[in-house]
Amino acid sequence: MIKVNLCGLTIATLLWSQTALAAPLTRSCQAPALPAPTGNVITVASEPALQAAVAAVTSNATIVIQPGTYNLAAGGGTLYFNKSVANVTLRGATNGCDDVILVGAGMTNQGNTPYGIWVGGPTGMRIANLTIRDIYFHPIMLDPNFGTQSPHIYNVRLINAGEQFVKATPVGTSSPGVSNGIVEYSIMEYVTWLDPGAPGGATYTNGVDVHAGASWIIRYNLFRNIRAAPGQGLAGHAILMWNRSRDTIVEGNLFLNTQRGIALGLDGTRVDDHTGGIVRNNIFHRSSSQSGDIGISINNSAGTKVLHNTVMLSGTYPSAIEYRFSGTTGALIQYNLADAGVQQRDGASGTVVGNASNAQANWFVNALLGDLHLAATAVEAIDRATALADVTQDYDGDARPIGLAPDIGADEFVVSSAIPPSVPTNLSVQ
Ligand SMILES: [Ca+2]
Ligand SMILES: [Ca+2]
Repeated sequence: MIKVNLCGLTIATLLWSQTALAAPLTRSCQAPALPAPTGNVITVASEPALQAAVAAVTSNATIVIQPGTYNLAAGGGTLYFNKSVANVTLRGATNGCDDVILVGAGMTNQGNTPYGIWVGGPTGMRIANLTIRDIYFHPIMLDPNFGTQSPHIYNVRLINAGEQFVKATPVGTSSPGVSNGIVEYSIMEYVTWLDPGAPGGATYTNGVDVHAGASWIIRYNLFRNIRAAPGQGLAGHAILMWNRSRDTIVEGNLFLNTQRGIALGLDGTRVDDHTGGIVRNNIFHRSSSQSGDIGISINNSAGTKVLHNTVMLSGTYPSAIEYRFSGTTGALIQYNLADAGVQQRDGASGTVVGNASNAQANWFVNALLGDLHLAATAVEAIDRATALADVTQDYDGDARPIGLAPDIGADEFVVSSAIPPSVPTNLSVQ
């Protein structure tokens, strides 16, 4: 509460909203609304109607699911999109991700829901505005063997996957796989952790796992609790792009208490396990009580850039970022902010410059909650970078720089005192 004197009257103003200055923790499940569907729109409000719409789908159709819980396991099971159709959309009727919920039989019970949605045939398929939970293998399975390319996953929440949450398999054992995928504004999470009785064992999971895929964009998502049960080892990376994938963009994602973060490339025996790509403006936070491994790793990936990420491991692993194996050449690792260092391993080469590895929890708005937006105390990060052509925005989508120069790490600090408060509109006369 403050008081101002205006026009000779003593006026008490209600607080103007300070929260208007605070950036949201994440943009996941807060996606901009999609345009209203046009053309061939099929609206369904029951599980049998949903199954029938999927089975009869044609190109350019939009299946709109009315709010509600759809128990696939008690009905027709996995939604199989297995026709060679183009530009199909499956979406919830609202702009939220929690109003339409598709439910499987659980992480340890296959039943008739080995997958939530199986996409093997469609190109340009969009899945939006819904939740899929409790699935034995993959909530979303993308299979290029039947022609699928260019999937778009938008504003969805995936909960409790027995293996990878979003899986794009290769064609046979070689390239190419599914390319030009976009995964954005979505959440992938375990309520607690991967069930040790899951089909692939106690650690076999990832958030997004793409084999042999080119030009994927993975942005503005939240990966939470991607982890094995205590004492069961370590879960896989929340984002894993490998098996000759290339040119992946990973940006603006939030990782909370995942055991591994991002891997571009993985296989130490395949020198071109990944190529190119940029990892920028991501925020990774793991609490001291959560076991885990690396935040960001580049493995046998040539010409890959890791720029302006914030990684806080709270003492759980000695390195925040690693670049590894002889196929990793020309790496550029610049302006990352972390509480641990950058580690070269196994013959990798590249340029490491301008990173800060001494970040303290009190440099951030609320590190305990994983809010790693910069606080005014982050004087060793604020305005300490120079402009990079590859990084024109920050984690929140704000244009860089704010202030004198770009800040090290994912967030660009806003000097709130420099923003004059707007004239209060909710005045009351005392
Ligand atoms: Ca700045
Ligand atoms: Ca910001």
